[in-house]
Amino acid sequence: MSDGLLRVGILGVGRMGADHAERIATRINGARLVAVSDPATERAGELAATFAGVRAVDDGLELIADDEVDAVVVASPGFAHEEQVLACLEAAKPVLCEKPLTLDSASSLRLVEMEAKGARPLVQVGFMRRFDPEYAELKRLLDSGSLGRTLMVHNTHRNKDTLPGFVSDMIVRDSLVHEVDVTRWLFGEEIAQIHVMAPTPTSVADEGVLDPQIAIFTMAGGGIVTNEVFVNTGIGYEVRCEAVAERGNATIGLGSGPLLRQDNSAGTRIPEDFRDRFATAYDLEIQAWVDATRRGEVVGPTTWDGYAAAVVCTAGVESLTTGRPVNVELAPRPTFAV
Ligand code: ISE
Repeated sequence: MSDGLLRVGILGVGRMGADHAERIATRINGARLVAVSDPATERAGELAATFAGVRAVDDGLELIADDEVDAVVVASPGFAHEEQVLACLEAAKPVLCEKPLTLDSASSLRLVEMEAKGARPLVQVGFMRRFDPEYAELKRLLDSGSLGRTLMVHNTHRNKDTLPGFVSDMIVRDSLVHEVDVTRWLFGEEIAQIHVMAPTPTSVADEGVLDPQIAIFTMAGGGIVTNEVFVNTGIGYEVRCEAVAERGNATIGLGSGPLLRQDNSAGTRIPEDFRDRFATAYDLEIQAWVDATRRGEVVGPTTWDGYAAAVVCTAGVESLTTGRPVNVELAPRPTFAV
């Protein structure tokens, strides 16, 4: 760290990478954006040029090795995560890896095992919902015990639309993965079984894409979680969560902007997408990462959480394909060598 600020490099300048670049360059305390990299080198160059003192580096692995980069945000597509996170671990550089950690359980486990060979944890996984003030409040409420034991959770996750090529299993691995993580976190226990079903798809989805989907999780402690994921609603970004406990229930994500009455109707604004709905969560997540990294620590979701989510999603894709519920089995959790 030169001037005491954490010098951050970002891999991937798509929607999320560009959003994080702007966040780190303009709003996050204690950090300085110094470099960005993307196989789309022109795009990386253009993004770098919008901020003072930010370089575009053509090769992502070069960015990781760069002496002027203290810590890395991996915001590239999921298929690139394993190699990039591995390179960060080998260079002993702290990394915030966007979700999903990787696209399948075997590669996620390799990262868990590799990290555990080091002196200390280095990876935070970007499950940003844990930093959302509403989710955090719900977690506090359930943990307080005032509602008794949590019996069921009902999740709704809707996107206005998707990028081209967002096929059926991406709805599990890239979208439902948020519900997988948040459910494990809210219950404080693992998902034991997953069953994913799909009604006749919306005609708005691309040919062959099973959208929407319904996933049912059975928790290790016997709780049941229902999830609707619908990624081509054409409406906006809607994420709701209702936890039903023995002595009450609590719902978040109802939207709380001004109630606008105009032209014979009344309503509130629906966010456009996740960057809009979870802007505060992303700010808090990146600030927590920067603060922890400067202290030499890691907070928030771990590689183990990323691995557990990948196992559930791999089982979810199997369930979607076979039509049957699939049991979830995790490998033994490695402990740090030193
Ligand atoms: C996207 O990658 C996200 O992480 C969003 O939160 C989710 O709603 C969307 O479906 C994903 O594609």
